[in-house]
Amino acid sequence: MSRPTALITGATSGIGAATAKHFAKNGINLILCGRRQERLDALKNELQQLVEVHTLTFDVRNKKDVENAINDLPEAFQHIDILINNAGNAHGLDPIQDGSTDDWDAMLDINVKGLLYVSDRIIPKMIAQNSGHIINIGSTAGKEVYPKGNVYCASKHAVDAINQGMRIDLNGYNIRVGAVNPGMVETEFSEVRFKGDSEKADKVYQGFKPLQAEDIADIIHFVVTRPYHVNIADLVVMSVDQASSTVVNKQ
Ligand code: NDP
Ligand code: 8X3
Repeated sequence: MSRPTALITGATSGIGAATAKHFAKNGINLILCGRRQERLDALKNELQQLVEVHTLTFDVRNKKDVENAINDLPEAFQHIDILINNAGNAHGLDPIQDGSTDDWDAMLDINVKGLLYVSDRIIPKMIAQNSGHIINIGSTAGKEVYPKGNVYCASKHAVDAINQGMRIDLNGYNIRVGAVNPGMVETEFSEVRFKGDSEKADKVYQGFKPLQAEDIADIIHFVVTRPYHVNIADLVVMSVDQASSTVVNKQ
């Protein structure tokens, strides 16, 4: 049987990169997406020892670039079995009255509209194939709202709604749709949120054992390897030390 192919957005770091590595070890061919070319190249060099790897460099905010990149995929990568809608970040952590409209644009354009632009290109392929699996990476921030989380939480609540909407509208097309919603995962997420302030970023994960990107990759692999009639619709995962967005057992 031929190997399945997964397209992963945000494959250059954190959850996306860990998922790419986990998939490669388990024989899933990869289309790796991100903006940082050198990271995509390094990952490709590493993983092409195991599986077929193609890279696509685009900003998910740019509708035309998303369209061109996916339309121009080589023949061997045209059939996409798995889409991991993972690219995204928080930008800033401010009360709404002090928030930056540029940060708001970034979060809504990347986390929500970018996810839609990529999905828009892949869904018709999956409908034509009469098969496929879409995993939307949401967050506990899509299930509750925490202080200063305002627009990031709104973007992840939108992902939650889009995940439900996709599942409803694609019912009958033999396409699985589900979300994986992690709590705090130690990645470059907080570096980005705090605009490179490593001290602030590191503090987020101090005093408790946060989830690691590999934990989420392992769960995503579990989700995609269930028997085909089993669709894990919505999964929330937190560290044992985290009970909600604001209740974290820090020493
Ligand atoms: P990272 O910052 O480590 O990774 C973010 C990824 O998104 C990078 O690969 C980055 O690639 C990509 N990305 C960001 N902006 C764009 C853009 N404009 N165009 C294309 N790609 C983009 O963070 P995580 O791995 O933690 O985040 C991955 C997902 O997980 C996000 O959706 C995040 O919201 C979600 N999440 C994270 C949690 C956490 O605590 N870490 C918890 C819950 C959910 P590049 O910069 O090369 O473009
Ligand atoms: C990332 C987790 O709690 O920082 O989505 O919003 S949190």
